[in-house]
Amino acid sequence: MAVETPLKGNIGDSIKRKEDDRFIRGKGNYLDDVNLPGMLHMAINRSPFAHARIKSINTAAAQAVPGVVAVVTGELLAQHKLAWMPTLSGDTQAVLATDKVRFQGQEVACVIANDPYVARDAAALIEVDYDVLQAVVNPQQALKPGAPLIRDEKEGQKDNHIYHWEAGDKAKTDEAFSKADRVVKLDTFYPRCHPSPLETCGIVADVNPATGHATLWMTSQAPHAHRTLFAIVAGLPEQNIRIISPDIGGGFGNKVPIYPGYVVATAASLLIGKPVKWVEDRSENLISTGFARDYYMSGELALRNDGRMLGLRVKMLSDNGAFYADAQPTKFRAGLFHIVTGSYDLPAAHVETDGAYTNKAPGGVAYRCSFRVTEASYLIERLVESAALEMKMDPTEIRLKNFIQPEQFPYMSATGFEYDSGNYPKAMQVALDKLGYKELRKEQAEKRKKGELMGIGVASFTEVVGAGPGKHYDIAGLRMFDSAELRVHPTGKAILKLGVKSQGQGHETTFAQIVTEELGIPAADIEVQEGDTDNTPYGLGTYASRSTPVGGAATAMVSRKLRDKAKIIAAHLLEASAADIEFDHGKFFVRGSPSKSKTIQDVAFAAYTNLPDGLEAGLEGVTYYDPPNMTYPFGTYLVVVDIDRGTGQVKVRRMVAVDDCGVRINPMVVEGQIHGGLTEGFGIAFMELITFDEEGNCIGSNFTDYLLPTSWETPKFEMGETVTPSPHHPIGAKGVGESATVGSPAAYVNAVIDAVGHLGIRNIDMPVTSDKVWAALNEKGAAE
Ligand code: MCN
Ligand code: CUN
Repeated sequence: MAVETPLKGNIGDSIKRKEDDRFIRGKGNYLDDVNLPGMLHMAINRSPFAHARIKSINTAAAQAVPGVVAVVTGELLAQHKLAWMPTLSGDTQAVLATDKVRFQGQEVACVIANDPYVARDAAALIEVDYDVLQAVVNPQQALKPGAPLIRDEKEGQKDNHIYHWEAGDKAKTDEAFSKADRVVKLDTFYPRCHPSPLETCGIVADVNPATGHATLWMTSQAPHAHRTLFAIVAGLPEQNIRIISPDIGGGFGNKVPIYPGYVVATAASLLIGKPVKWVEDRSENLISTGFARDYYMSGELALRNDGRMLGLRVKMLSDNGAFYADAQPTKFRAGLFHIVTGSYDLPAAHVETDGAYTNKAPGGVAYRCSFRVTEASYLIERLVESAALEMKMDPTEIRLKNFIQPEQFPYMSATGFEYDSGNYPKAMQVALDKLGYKELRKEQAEKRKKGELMGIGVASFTEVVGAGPGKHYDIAGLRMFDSAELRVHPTGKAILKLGVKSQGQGHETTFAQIVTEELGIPAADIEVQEGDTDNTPYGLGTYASRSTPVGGAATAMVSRKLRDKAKIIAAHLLEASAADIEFDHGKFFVRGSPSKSKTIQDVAFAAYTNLPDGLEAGLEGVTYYDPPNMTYPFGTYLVVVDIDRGTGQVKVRRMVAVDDCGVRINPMVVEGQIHGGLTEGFGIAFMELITFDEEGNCIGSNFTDYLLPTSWETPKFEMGETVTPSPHHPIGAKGVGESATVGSPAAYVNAVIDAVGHLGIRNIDMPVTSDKVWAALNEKGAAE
């Protein structure tokens, strides 16, 4: 019987995820698992109104509850200059409301007690006298003259407008439109949805009154950046702050912002001198933490009669809620919305974006999206679908006709982004073959004759992930590089420390694999550590699928640094010159004689025991990597749906997803990322919605109103791949963590429109629920 040799964990090996061992045994260490002696608990009193002036706050009843240690109000924080805090996009946000409440669920006061349930009960006893004001619940309403001013506390703020941003060339675009045979237009809305990680947000703040050291266990996707902001906001010396991000039960962007609860718990621990824990419940997470999208988009495509695209015009309006709190590079106020030209060789484009304040929770960019790429990708893919429909072209044909061609890379887009690499026709072909596209089109034609509704949706998305370079991208001024520190111990085992922070993406496995590939140490012998600011090098954290493009590149580079030193030691051991030493998968040998070799383990031992004269001991190093560009993963997604004319129910019959994220480090992990993203895209397309009534009451504040897909609803996915390496990444990898959430919603919706387009239905906004589909059919006299 053949004995299987276990995989060493090189790049391309689908080794099992190391971290899952502790997760599936229930031995993870999540925020709520952190319990300290003498720890107190915090609960938040939140506003029931979307917009109201606070007349008075009476805390007496809460204070009188046995077990209550303190009640914190905005007034108390104001005495310490902590009632307001800066947001990641340079705005300010109330920590606890002092003047007005500006969204339902806003933080008003906090109770600190010796028991979490006592804290909750007491928080409910805080009496707040409100003067209710008119609420503004959408950005169109917010920008009307005479609309109630939401941010009246901001000096110089006379209306609810936040920013206007343009990209591309207006004159050139206008010219392209004037020459076009036809213009196709689409107005669409990408509704507010929520990342909804399984674990909600929380903190255990422990400020030692004797030393002034603050240890903060926090659900943070970016612990280093958060520490710097804490130091600046609270005026604490940065070396006295240690942020530890323990195991995280999903982030999806929701754990990028700094929330008021973190700040109050830290302030309370500082004032009381005891550790304070705060953990949100599900509704608190849904109503008050970083949401996603809420974007109104209007796109126009100028075309020639043969289907060639000449220009793109986009206007969009973003609902940012009461505080502008997107994590946003300062140079791109509307995020990377201007990647909106997608996979197409568009000679001209002009994009205009505006943002408005409303009486809704702040947030706006989180949820598997590199700063608005999701909305951009959705718009262009829906717009191309509309064009195909109006011009009676096959949706694959119009795409093939306009794709940026493989030989055009590196490609400069009309809005100024340099795409690193791609082969769009190939990814599409692999997807079409896998699906059996032609046969299905025939089936569709047959069905249509019988009055049955079947649709095939196409989306050929390109996205952009991996921020920096630091000269173009920053968060709150902090340049977007990232880091890796590698220590190889005498026995040849290693510890890799990173500036990024996994929330479930499998970093402990995949980053070890990069070291395995570069140095030959088996992945099982490499411990990956993240998320502790005292013990990992500075980095900007994990979002925008930047860990592999930036942190992964840093890992490869630090490994190579160590390899260079290892060659000098190997030369010493082999009594040769370092220039003659070759390295192959963990073995060092003199060029031409591979039989006499030293392993990386031999070299590691010698690094501490037997060094050439003059060489420093040890085998360790650190690299801070500032990428020359972002990476541009892409793919083609195909969806087949059947629609019931009696109920409007949409059934996803098949979903084929072909992704290209360059070189795959661990194909199994990559597939897991894509599965998750396709599921989220399905939820966004068909189920998830957070909406608000006229008074600003949030509808969608729990999982019976806000519908996440379970295994019952989720379709089966058929996956394929192409590999187009990133030319500037040391191992050719691009990020993949967001691709499927970015690319799939348009494929699902396009499938629905493909099924009903012949009836004259051009658009149904997400979530495409059966009642909306039925109503659209009914309007055209096609419902049963
Ligand atoms: N990977 C790989 N080969 C590649 C690219 C990636 O093997 N060519 C692996 C990576 O090494 C890593 C995983 O795939 O283990 C995702 O890598 P990457 O694309 O670099 O993304 P990040 O690690 O930076 O994760 C961020 C991304 C984002 S922005 C969101 S939002 C999101 C996502 O990842 N949140 C997630 N996926 C998630 N998955 C889980 N389980 N939980 C979340 O909160
Ligand atoms: Cu925009 S969600 Mo992910 O980039 O953390």
